[in-house]
Amino acid sequence: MSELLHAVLESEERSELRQFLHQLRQQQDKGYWLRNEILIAFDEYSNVHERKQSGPTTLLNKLIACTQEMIFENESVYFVLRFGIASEEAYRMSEELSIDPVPVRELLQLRDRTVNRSHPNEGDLLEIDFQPFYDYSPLVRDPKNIGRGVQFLNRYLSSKLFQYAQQWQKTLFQFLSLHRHDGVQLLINERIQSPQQLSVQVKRALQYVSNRSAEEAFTDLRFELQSMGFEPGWGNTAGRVWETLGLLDELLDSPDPQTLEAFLSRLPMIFRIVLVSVHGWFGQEGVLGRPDTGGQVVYVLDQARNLEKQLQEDLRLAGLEGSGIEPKVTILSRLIPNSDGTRCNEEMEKVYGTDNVWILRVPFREFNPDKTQNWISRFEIWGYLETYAIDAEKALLAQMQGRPDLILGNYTDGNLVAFLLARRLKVTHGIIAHALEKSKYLFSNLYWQDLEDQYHFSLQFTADLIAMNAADFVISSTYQEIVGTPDSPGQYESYRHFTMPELYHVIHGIELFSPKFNVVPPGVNESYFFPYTNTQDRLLDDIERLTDVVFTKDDPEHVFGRLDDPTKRPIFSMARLDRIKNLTGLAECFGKSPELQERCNLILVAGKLRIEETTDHEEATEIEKLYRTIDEYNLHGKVRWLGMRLSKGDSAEVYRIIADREGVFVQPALFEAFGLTVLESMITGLPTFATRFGGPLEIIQDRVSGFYVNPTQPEEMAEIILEFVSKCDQNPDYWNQVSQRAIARVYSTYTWKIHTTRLLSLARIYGFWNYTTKENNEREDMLRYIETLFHLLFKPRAKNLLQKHMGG
Ligand code: UDP
Ligand code: LCN
Repeated sequence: MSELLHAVLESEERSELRQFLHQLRQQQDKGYWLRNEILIAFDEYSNVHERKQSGPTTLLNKLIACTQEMIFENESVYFVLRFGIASEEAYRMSEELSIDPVPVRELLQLRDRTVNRSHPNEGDLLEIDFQPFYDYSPLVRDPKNIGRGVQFLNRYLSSKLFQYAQQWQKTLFQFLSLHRHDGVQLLINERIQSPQQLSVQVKRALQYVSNRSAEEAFTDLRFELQSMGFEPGWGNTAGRVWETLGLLDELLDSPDPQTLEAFLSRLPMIFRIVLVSVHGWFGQEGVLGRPDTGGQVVYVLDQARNLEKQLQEDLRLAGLEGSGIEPKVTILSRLIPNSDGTRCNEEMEKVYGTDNVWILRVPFREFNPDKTQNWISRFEIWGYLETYAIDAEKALLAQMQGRPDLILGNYTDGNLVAFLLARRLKVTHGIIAHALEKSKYLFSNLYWQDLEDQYHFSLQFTADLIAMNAADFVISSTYQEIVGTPDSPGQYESYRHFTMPELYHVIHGIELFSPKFNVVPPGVNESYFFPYTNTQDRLLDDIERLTDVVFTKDDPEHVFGRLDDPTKRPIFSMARLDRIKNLTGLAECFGKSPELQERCNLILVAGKLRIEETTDHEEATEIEKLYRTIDEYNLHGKVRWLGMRLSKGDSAEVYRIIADREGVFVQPALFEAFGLTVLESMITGLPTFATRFGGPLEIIQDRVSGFYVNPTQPEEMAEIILEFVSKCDQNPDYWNQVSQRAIARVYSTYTWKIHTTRLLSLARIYGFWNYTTKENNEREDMLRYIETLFHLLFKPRAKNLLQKHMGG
């Protein structure tokens, strides 16, 4: 990358670069420039100097376009350059314009100096470096394959089976012999004693099964197959058994990735799953919209239901229906004694519409009842997690009547508990970030000390590092969650190297090219969220009741604002009142556009109306700000703010009644990790305008199935919505076209069926990989390192926080 810097310096643009840097340097109070600021400053510079705006074609433009950061120190300027996905490098340019690469260690030291937090004694600061542990593990090469770990792994494992056939066939044979559930032997029995014998017996069994009719039930073949060494689990019919044995035969003979994937995906390995989601209010009713309680709860509940369905289907196809084996999915969450009208104080809650999905709630130990009896913010719960994991293990084993086969963590706290559980129980372990806070709060690591009292990021980021490295696999909702876009780093990428001044330097925090990363997006609950045109599934009573609530009903207790003209096209948004959700920014955008106000109303569904009702700092601030914005732009008569928690059925119907009036949905978050509301609004058929920062960038195809907006540019955002509204006025079919494309996009790409099939298939493949690496003890050294970080870094800080909680 330094070539680009050299090329600019050797070109005619050298003096322009110099001038531009000089101009930035003049701003005495500012030594640290971020991408957005650099672009704005360069635009201004170009205008003032009447630079030809020839797009990214000139060398200097190219350089500026890939500059993520500029840091001025003394006479030098440091460039952090990003040339594409997952490729970032830093260079120092001296006063004489010489260029030197800057290693990570130095870059982190430099960043510390910019905030006057450099460590006085060189060498005293802890350096965290996971790189050596990944040196011997297989790595994806091409950045475009990041997030497709399982495909890579299949290629890797099948090539091992091919190259080292003897050794790997033995491993596969041992792996298959292990399968039993509650004392019932599955797949192969002691009649088959070696891989060679397995190969022979598979051919015999194939011969036998091929002479039976494909539909014949497994039970009819059972005894004959048993005498050859095969137990249940190969299929429910002769046809299915033949296929599965055929895959194994091929695998033993001439392994290839597709066969390996198809074979492992069929194995009955997973019966009991634990989903860990500790913080917040985890329940089925009356919880959404509270601080910390949003999409993650929706995601985990839907995932649990669909996992059970898929496991039941897999069990049926494996021929295990009626064998007494029942799949079990348990959601492990926190029990909150003072449950504010929710069921979060109940230890067990059955998930509606399922056979064996339960929410199991385990309380935090009672350290200080003022805290532990109540809801605790996700930023505050670190001190409770270790003892929680110990108690949860006992509760889980009792409730599941056995060890789980798979543990999936959710968010930093759940991921940490999942790590502790998986380590003790020796179970395959996946994690799901939902949102990594590091990307949400600008400079959250650099200024961690200033933010510590409120956010405790030192604990959160340490826990993230522990969980993401310990996990066997990582499920992410989008590709850019891992590695971002060519212009901006991904959420996981931001953990690659960073400084926590005076605490530690992360030299290599996560290996983005590891096959552990897999993009498996969530879906929407299609029994609630469906197109507004499915009139047969809608209830007239609900439509009338909610139309009144949304547009007209006088209910000062729960609704703020009366619409002057309720028939105007509605602009709708629904979110928790977090700063990052930026509903206040949407109100500002609406306020700044008289044309938009002329043609539309703004409808907001946002938890609460009064600060007295909240104990959450951000929520209180946002409530105040929303009132201020409404007053400032005098939006009275044009805005309705519903401060209520809608049931899922009601919120789904609200999207639809907005669609009945050809309204739109806006998701204006400053950053959105994924954005389930975006899926919900799109499947309903609402043209959706969503933030270009985060997941929606991947969900929506701009101007096809929705629109991107930049929440930091309220005027521009208003213009984009206005342009759409004008187009709809000119072309009566335009709204419908976008609406149809939004619906199609969700059905083709974001369904729970796709999600769970993929997830279970990859859990089996990672289970096999885990087995093979465990056999060779390959990951133990990293796990030991992780444990050391947990004990020496995380625990003492968590204890301190707990002591603070004990004090008040
Ligand atoms: N939601 C709700 N009521 C509210 C706010 C949100 O029911 O007042 C639901 C919304 O329908 C969606 C989820 O909460 O299912 C929010 O998920 P999303 O991924 O959009 O954001 P998160 O809150 O997780 O950051
Ligand atoms: C958390 C978030 O912030 C959202 O962006 C996601 O959609 C949600 O979790 C579910 O993963």
